[in-house]
Amino acid sequence: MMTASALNIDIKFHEIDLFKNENRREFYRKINPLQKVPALQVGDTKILDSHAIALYLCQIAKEQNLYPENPIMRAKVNQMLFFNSGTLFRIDSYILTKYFAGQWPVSETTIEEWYSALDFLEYQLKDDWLTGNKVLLCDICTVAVVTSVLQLVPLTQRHERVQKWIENFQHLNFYVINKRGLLRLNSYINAFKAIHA
Ligand SMILES: N[C@@H](CCC(=O)N[C@@H](CS)C(=O)NCC(=O)O)C(=O)O
Repeated sequence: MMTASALNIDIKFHEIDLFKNENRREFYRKINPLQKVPALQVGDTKILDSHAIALYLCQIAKEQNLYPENPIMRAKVNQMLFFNSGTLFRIDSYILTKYFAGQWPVSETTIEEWYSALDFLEYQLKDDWLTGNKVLLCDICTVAVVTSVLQLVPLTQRHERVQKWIENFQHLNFYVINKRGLLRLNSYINAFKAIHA
C-alpha cells in the first residue's frame, strides 16, 4: 500500500482481517491458496507476494523513481528485497506468531537472531537510506517489517542508524499508511496482553 501510494497508483483495497481468519475463508483461498496477505489481482492474474506486487507496481507506474534502471542499483535494491523477504520477514513472522499464540517471550536466540539481522541493516545504512541517499523500494518494504517487530522488541544502541532511518520516513507522505497499520497492530498487541495478563 505504501508503494502504491508513493507511485500514485489507485488500488481497490479489500481488507482481509487475519484476526478473524478471513485469509482462511473459501473466497480468499480462491485468490491466494497460500492463505497469506497481501495479494493483488490484476485481471485474471493474482500476484501473491508483497515484494512481487511492489515490483509490479514500479513497472506499471507512469513515472517511478523507486526501482532504478541501472543494473548495479537494481542489484542493490534486489539484494535488500531478498534479505527482507528471506531473513527479516521470516523472523518477524516467527516473533509475531509466537506472541499471538501466547508463547511469549521468545528465546534469547531468536532475539539475537533478530538483532544480527538488524546489524546488516546498520551496516548498509552508511547514508540516509539502505542503498544510498535516495529512498527506494527496498526501504519501503523493509521498514514495514522492521517497525512491526519494533512493537514487541525494542532497538538497541547497536542500531542507531536503523533508528535514524525509521525517523527519515516520518517526512514522507506515504508513511502515514504504515503508521496507521502500526497503531492497529499495537491495539491488537495490547488487547492480547490484557486478555492473557
Ligand atoms: N512473503 C510473503 C509473506 C506473506 C505473509 O506471510 N503474510 C502474513 C501477514 S504479514 C500472513 O498473511 N499471515 C497469515 C497467516 O499465516 O495465517 C509476502 O511478503 O507477501
